[in-house]
Amino acid sequence: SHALTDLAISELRELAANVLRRLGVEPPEPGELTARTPITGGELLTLRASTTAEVDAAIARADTAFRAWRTVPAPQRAAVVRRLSALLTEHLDDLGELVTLEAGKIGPEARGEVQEMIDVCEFAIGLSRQLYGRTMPSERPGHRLMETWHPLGVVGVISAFNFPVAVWAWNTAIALVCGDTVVWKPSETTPLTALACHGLLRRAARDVGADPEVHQLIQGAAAVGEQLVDDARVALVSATGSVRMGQLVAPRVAARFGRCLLELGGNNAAIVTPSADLELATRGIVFAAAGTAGQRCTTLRRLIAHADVAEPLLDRISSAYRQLRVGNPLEEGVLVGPLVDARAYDGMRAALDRALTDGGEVVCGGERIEGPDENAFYVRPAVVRMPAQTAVVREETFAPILYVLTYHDLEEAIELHNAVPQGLSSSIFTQNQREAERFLAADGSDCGIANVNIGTSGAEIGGAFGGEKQTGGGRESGSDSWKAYMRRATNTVNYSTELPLAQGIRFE
Ligand code: UN1
Repeated sequence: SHALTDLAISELRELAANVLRRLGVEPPEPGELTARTPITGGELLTLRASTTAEVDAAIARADTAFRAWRTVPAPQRAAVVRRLSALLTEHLDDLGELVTLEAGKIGPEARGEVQEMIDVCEFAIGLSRQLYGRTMPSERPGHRLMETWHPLGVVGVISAFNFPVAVWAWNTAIALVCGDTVVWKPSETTPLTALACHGLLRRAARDVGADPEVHQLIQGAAAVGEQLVDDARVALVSATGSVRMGQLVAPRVAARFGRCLLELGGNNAAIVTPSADLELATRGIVFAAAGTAGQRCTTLRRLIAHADVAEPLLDRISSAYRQLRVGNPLEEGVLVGPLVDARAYDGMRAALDRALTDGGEVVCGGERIEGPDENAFYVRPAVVRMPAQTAVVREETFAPILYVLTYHDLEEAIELHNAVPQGLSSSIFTQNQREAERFLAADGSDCGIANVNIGTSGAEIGGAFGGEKQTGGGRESGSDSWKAYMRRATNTVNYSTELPLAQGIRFE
């Protein structure tokens, strides 16, 4: 392990080349796309972006593969996912290292992301025998009323840099057991992890005698994603990214009556009440706010603390923040890696400036730390006390800034909590059952995820993941999220010799 400033891009290039070799990824043909590492900001290698014709051909192959895949029994389809899960287990460290190199996540979080992939694979394998429809009592004698869930078609997956592998797996493992095929457009920031996942999945398919064409990878900038979004052969577009991206995607998919599953921005808050266990709350808050350098969609961005506990809570949080090691994410013991790029850093600076103009006071952090290169952006996570929930606080800045607001009664806290356009994740720290239940009630948190005594990030795959309002309304991963990946047929079967009409209609 080296000092941050001694890190050389040549070493990281070698590391990337070795890990790609271990993952069985052929060196890609050089091209106009650049794979960088935020660790130094330097270039790892270049690769070609998909052309319009290649995107078209990939969708066509996925569409053709779907015609056959939809007739393979779901438990058999699960064999691909089972094999993928085994390959991911075998290559957990390799893929984790690639995530660290390309997204800048610390090792434990990068490996955690791969674990999340394995978890969702296991979920999907079990699900393959539980794609249940309902049977309802028919109002007519001699009739059966039921529903059947059928494969939907080609699923276009658009994913973001910050969870370059787990979000792909949530979508792909579920889509495949549901009988869909996948065309994946990863973030152009993380093309290598995409090559690795694509390679592992195609290998899994071949290993179990399934058609590897069930998965297609297209790479490139926004135009590549737009082509996917506009193609009528793509039945579902599952897109993770910014609200702005969702605002572009949703109307275009709607215009062709395609389906959308959107996972957009969050502006997640935690309420800390006077009865909270402050030690536990501090640990939950610090992981959620500073973890992944504030670059999770579930990152804690707003702390709404009761006036009576704000001071002792902030003391604990700032002393924990001072101990956070910021640095090379490959190094053990480092807890905060780099921001992904210059734009992320500029966004953080601009937000901090606006917060100060609004009367905010920096409690701790916010400074840039010298890295190995001027293109590497390491910052100390910031805590900023705000006099009010001003415009900058209501926006999602994808960087480690925790805004702190205080409240006097819980109704006021819940109102502040919900007064942002986003609705992904939320939590309350309290030992008072009334307060906890009030937060979880219909007129409590308006988010898709509402937690008690844990932070806003780090959801398990077993639940449905997603949020309301500008977060986009989509649900992925566990529970019955699979329904978004299938089409429902309602079946009425008449096994009598009569033809009674519904609603008692007589037509004779
Ligand atoms: C994301 O940031 O896009 O709940 C997904 C979490 C992770 C997933 C985050 N399981 O923080």
